[in-house]
Amino acid sequence: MFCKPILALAAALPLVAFAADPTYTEKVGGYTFIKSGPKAENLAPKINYEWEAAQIALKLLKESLGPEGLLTTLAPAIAEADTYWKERVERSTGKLGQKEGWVSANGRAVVFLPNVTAERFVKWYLSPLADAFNNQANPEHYFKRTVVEGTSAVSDILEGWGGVTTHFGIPNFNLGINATRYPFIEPRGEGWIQATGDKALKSDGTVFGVLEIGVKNVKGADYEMPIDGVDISARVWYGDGVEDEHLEYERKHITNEIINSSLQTQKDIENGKLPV
Ligand SMILES: *[C@@H]1O[C@H](CO)[C@@H](O)[C@H](O)[C@H]1NC(C)=O
Ligand SMILES: *[C@@H]1O[C@H](CO)[C@@H](O)[C@H](O)[C@H]1NC(C)=O
Ligand SMILES: CC(=O)N[C@H]1CO[C@H](CO)[C@@H](O)[C@@H]1O
Repeated sequence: MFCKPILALAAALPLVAFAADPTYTEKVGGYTFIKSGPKAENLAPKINYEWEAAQIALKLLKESLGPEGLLTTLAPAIAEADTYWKERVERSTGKLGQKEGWVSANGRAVVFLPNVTAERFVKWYLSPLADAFNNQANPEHYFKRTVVEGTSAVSDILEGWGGVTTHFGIPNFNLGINATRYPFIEPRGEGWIQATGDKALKSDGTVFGVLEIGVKNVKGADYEMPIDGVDISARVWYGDGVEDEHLEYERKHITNEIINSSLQTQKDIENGKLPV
């Protein structure tokens, strides 16, 4: 019903009216597109518009379903991930308490934020602010609920990496490295704050990975930066039955998460939510 008048109008407009609109040229799928429409200050790569729309859709879905709704809706995917991990644990030579047979997905970013230090980032990461932000830290984050039990942070998490959507817990996230349990994790050395914990399937407690996070203050001068920074690095350890293709999804995921989480730490210091 709308099509005909619009087409007629378009046909009647001189071509130059289109040419005068601010345009944005980009290659998509190897081909060139000259696009216009959005205001000049909003012209941006296609991926930016898609990302904005995807964020709106994801937020709406995650918030409407909530943790329990997500667990029900994604139950088939979670069962698939359980099988995926059990198969990999089964065929791996690396076992807890043993030095050999482990591989890791490593992701790291050195971040330069005026108010974030290694100590402050750790404080934020272990605070309820991190749970509140979790869903925005990465699109494949569905929920994270953490309670403190003794000296450990105990988390219940639904998260995916390349579509392996895993319901797991970190029952024992602690500062330091338990060398008896994790002999494959080397201390990183002076200045590093390290924390480690098991990643265990919620369904039956299978430990399928080990999370290790390391943070350290760095001098801006070492990176030709005007302010000091923080080196934030995460390694997720798995038995050697896990394919490198999977580790690559996690590497990408981790770098995203480090950037978003440290950005949010800066915001939560600025807005006074994180007392420093
Ligand atoms: C945050 O950084 C700014 C800029 O360096 C500084 O003026 C401010 O005092 C800092 N605030 C906190 C809470 O560290
Ligand atoms: C360290 O790991 C060993 C072996 O898994 C375990 O028995 C012990 O309770 C752990 N120690 C701490 C402090 O968690
Ligand atoms: C996935 C996602 O929502 N990413 C967030 C990363 O952090 C920036 C800054 O806080 C947010 O704007 C993004 O939404």
